[in-house]
Amino acid sequence: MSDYRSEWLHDPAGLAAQMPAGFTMGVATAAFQVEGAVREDGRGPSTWDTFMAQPGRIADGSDASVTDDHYHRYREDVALMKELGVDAYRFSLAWPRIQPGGTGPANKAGIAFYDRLIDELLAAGISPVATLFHWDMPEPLQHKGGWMTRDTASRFADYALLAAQAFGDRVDKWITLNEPTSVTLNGYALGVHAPGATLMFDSLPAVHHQLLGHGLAVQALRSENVTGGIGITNIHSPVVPAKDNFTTRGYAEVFDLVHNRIFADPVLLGHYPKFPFLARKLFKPLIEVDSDDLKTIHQPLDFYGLNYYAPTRIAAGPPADDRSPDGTPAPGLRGLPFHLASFPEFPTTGFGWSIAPEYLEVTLKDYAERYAGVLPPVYITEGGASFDDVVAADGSVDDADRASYLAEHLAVAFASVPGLDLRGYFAWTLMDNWEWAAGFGERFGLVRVDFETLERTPKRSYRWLQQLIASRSS
Ligand code: IFM
Repeated sequence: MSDYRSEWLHDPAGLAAQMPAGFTMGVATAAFQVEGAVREDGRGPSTWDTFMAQPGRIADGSDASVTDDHYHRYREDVALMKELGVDAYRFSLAWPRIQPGGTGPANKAGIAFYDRLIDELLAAGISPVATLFHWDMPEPLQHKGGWMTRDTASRFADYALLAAQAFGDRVDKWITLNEPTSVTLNGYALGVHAPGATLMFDSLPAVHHQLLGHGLAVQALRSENVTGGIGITNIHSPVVPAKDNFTTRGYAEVFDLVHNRIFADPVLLGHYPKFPFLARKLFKPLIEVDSDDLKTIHQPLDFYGLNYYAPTRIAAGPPADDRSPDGTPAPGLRGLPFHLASFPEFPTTGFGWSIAPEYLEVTLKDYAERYAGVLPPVYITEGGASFDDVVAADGSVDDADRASYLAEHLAVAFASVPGLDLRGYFAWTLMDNWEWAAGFGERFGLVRVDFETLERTPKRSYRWLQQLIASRSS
C-alpha cells in the first residue's frame, strides 16, 4: 500500500455528480490472465504457454495454467460485476480456444465457453465487449514467424470471421487488437514478453502486420454484419524529455513514435508518421509499405480504445541497468542511447509507474488536436494500478491508493475535452490476475484473489466504485 490519497475517496457521490450522462463504466480482463484451464476443451497451446514454461521468463516462476480459473468460475465473476453495477465487461477471446492450431474451423467447445459467458453477461444486464487479440497467439502460427510474417494478418482475419459468425449477434463492441505497442516492444523487440524475440528495431514488420491484421479483421467483422461497434485499443504514454536540449528532445520524439504514433497514425490518418531524417534508416520497414496496405489499415471505426496508465520521461544516455518497465531483464536496453527516467514529482504504483492523472488529460488533448476531425468516440479501455495490498486479519483489503488512482483518473475522464467525445472508462482490472512476466507479483484487481483457494474478496476500491456507480444520476 502507498499513501496516495484522493480528495474523492470519501465522496464517490460527489464525483459521480460530474459523470456525463450515458458514460459507460466497465471493467476489463484478458483471457490468458484470468481463464486458466489451458489444456481443457481442445484449447491449443499459445505463445504465452511456451514462454511461461521457459526458465527465468516469469519473475516469480509462476504460470497461468490456473490463475483465476475464470473459465469455470465465470458465473461468480459475472455476479461480482453485477453487484459492482458496471455497464460493460471487456474480456478477450482466446484465439487458441477458438482455433487451436491457428487455422481451420472453429473448436465447438471453445465457442461454447464464450457463448455461456456472453449469455451470462446479457442476463445480468452487462454489455459484452470482446477483444480478439490480447496477446495469446496460437503457437503453430508463431512457428511460422507470428506477427513478423505477413500471412498472420490473414489468419487473424479468418479467426475474426469465425468469432463474428459465433458472437456477432450479441457482442456490443469488438476490439481487434489490444496494445500492439506492447506486443511489439515487449514481445518482439526486447524479449520480455512472448514470443521472447530480441529484434530491437528489426521488429518493425510486426507493427505493420498487426495493423494489417486489424484492418482485415474489421473487414471480416463487417462482412458478417455484426451488430456491435468495431474499434481497436492502443496504449498511449505521453512522452516528455528529461532535459530541454536538442538531443534529449530527439530521443523523446523517437520514443513517442515507436510507442504511440506508429500505431495510432495509420489507423486514424491512413499513413505512418513522418520520421525524423536521421532516423529514417531505422524506420525503413514502415516507410516502404504498400499504399494499399495503408488503405486496409485505415478502416472507418465506430470507436477508438485508449489504454492509459502513466507518462514516460526520456533522458539521454544508456540505462544504468537492463530492467524493463515490467521489472524483468531486457539486455537490448543497454544498447540504446537513451533511457526511461523517473518523474521525481509523482508517487508511483507497485510497478513503479508514475501516478499522473494530469497526463491522462494531456493524452486526451493530444488526441483531440492530432486527430481532429477523424477521431471516432473514444473509450478508455484500461486504466488502473498495481499496489502491494495488505490483507487485514479479517481478510479485508483497504486499498485506498487504488481507489484514489481510479478517482483521480475518472475525475479527468469526466471533464470535457473540446474535440474529443469520451464515452466510457474500463477499470483494469476486475480481479487480481496473472500479470504476464511479473507473474502473481503485481496485483491490479478491485477484487482480491487468493491464488491458493481462488476465493474472491472485494477490496475497498470495489466498494468505492460500487458507490460511485450507484450514486450516478443516469
Ligand atoms: O495487465 C496488462 C494488460 O494485459 C494490458 N495492459 C496493461 C495491463 C497492466 O500491465
